[in-house]
Amino acid sequence: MIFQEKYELIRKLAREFAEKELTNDVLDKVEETGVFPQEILDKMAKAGFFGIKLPKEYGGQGGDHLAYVIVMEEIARVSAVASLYVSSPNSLAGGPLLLSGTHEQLEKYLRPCVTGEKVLCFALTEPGAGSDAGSMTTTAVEDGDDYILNGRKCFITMAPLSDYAIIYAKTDKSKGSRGISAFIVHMDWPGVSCGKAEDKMGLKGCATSDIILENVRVPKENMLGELNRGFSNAMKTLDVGRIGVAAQSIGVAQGCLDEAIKYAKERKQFGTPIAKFQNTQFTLADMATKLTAAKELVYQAAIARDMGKPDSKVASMAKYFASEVCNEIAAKAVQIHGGYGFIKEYKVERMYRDCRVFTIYEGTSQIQQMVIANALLK
Ligand code: COS
Repeated sequence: MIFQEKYELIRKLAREFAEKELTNDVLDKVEETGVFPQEILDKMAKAGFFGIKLPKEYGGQGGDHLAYVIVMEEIARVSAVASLYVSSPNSLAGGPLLLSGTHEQLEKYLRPCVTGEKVLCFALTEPGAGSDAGSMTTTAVEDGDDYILNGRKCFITMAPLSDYAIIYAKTDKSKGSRGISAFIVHMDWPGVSCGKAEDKMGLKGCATSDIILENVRVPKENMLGELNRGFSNAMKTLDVGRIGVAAQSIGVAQGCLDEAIKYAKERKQFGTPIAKFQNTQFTLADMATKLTAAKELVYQAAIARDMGKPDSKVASMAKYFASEVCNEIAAKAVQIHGGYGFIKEYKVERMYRDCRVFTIYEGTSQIQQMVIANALLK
């Protein structure tokens, strides 16, 4: 795709930031410690990355979805975990607020996440309710001016790092997904705790855990949006979130392709760089072609939203195709590296692990296929 100059500038800014700040030394330390450096998060906030597509009124940059995708892509090209910190306020955590929050709620909860002072997480999934999100069992029972929340959320990205969480809970158990409401919960309120941080395959440096809710008293003013309309809020949030995962996917895939090309030119076997072998050339050609196709789909999904025509089907297609292609490209990049691809000294080892979750989180590939097929057959 040919971009207008303003998008090329955004890409340049994000790429320069990623290459300057997310050095091998920094990323190796993140892998080792599981902690992402606060000073880089501060710089990301200062660069405006946490509010790329959020309204200026709440401290954001007022950019569009295409600008957001480009920033995500460039950051993920160097570090997938760094891109998670960009997506959270812009999309999965900030999204529910932006969709349904009152002006007061946006001021109080969204603005500090855009500036990087506070962290918010999105808590939908439960141990027994993953793909079937509507079958959640967390409850919110009215009690005077409050709701009392009980239940357990799991696999919540950034939960241990968060100040607030958007919690989805059943306010009417008889209505299935039509009886779910959303609440803004402070993580330091009595009855809220986190499980142990999960020891994940990849995306080290961004803690994920359960959130346990035991008789948590939440003031009614902290309900987000209308009573029993929480599921729709979550689904609409995921429509945007899936474009973000698709952007991460094309970013990581580009990073893998870049590394594979570099290595193929350097590595000599049988007296010649392996890039001279037709087998390597065909593999690289296949990777680049599929990546270009994935990019077009991801940009199309973003542009559809920017043109006021949000399309769940296209968002799911972008997420499905880009995340599957990314996994294929990462596997091929490791293969081109041979034994070196299997050791941590080479970037593709981390990228291969990091992208494995892209076909899983924010809806598995199979859920994306369901959304696409439902749209085709309705
Ligand atoms: N936008 C707005 N509303 C939506 C929507 C969307 N994309 N998708 C569904 N809804 C609404 C429906 O319109 C319906 O609303 P009404 O009550 O007004 O009719 C309601 O939500 C229920 O829809 P549906 O019956 O299709 O829901 P299902 O329980 O069958 O679930 C899937 C649909 C499977 C698509 C959904 O559960 C899903 O996306 N699951 C995956 C969850 C996920 O991605 N988890 C990852 C968590 S973040 S890491």
